[in-house]
Amino acid sequence: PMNTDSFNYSRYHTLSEIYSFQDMLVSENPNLISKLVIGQSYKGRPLNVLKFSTGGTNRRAIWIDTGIHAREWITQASGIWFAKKIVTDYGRDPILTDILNGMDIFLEIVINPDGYEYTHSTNRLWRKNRKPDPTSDCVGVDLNRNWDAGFEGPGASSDPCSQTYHGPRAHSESEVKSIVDFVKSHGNIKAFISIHSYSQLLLYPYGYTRKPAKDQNELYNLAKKAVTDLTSLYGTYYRYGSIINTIYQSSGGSIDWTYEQGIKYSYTFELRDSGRHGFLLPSDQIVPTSLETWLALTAIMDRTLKNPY
Ligand code: PAY
Ligand code: ZN
Repeated sequence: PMNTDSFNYSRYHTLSEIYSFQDMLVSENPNLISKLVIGQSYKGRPLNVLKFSTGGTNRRAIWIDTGIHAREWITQASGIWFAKKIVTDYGRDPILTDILNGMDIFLEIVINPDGYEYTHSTNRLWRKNRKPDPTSDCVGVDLNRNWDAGFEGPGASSDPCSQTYHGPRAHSESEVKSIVDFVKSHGNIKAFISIHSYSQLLLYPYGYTRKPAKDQNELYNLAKKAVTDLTSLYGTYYRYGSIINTIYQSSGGSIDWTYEQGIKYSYTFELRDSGRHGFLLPSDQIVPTSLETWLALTAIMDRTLKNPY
């Protein structure tokens, strides 16, 4: 396609198709979007972040990422749809218009480009990045175990061959370190939403410890509101709660780190489905999944706008 109107939102796309989608969307909407390159993957691919902004300097901001785990294809596909949705709704939908008149949105659609490419070329179910381990024949660090929050604790593996290998040290992976540096230097990110699949869950900190988050009541109530909105569209059933109580203990995860940096509205989604297709979600579910998820994202963004802290 030569423009983002003729792009097929009901199909899964390769990395190069996603890169060209991003460039088309930016060139079609130069007053609303810019592309930031926050770093490079292990193999040297750009780590692109779309910045949606209507002005101001260093406004309060929402961060959304998809694709930290390569095989979770519904997430990158939804990220593409969210990007198009934002430009379509700005100036038309009053809630999104208010959100973007007060805050910026940063969207990183492919956190893990090397892994994503590998799921197309070689192994559809690859999860980690593609950095070789010097001490073994194994490849890849789990980018959702590499953050400096309970790093190396229970719920991550020190075995480089494991699917949940945490890496040699916290923030050792450039795909993680690039976001860490961005979040710290920005300094005004107020919501951080990291999107995975599958299991149909909306999760908040903590994953590495049973200690309740100090904002647990508010995080719970907002999750309940967001899930109610999501479910209202097609009846998709979601559970919600802290990571450790709802799915399992996991250490070194992104939203535990962002929460400890003071980003109160730190959430992880696990999108469709609940296991029938798992990571191999049929592509005719991309648009319905994106639509329902957007309702929950809107609830979180709207609360972030209206409850400044
Ligand atoms: O932060 O969401 C979190 C922690 C839990 C996820 C993780 O292990 O990183 C849950 C899994 C994921 O999305 O990566 C769930 C999926 C189904 C899996 O691979 O087990
Ligand atoms: Zn995941």
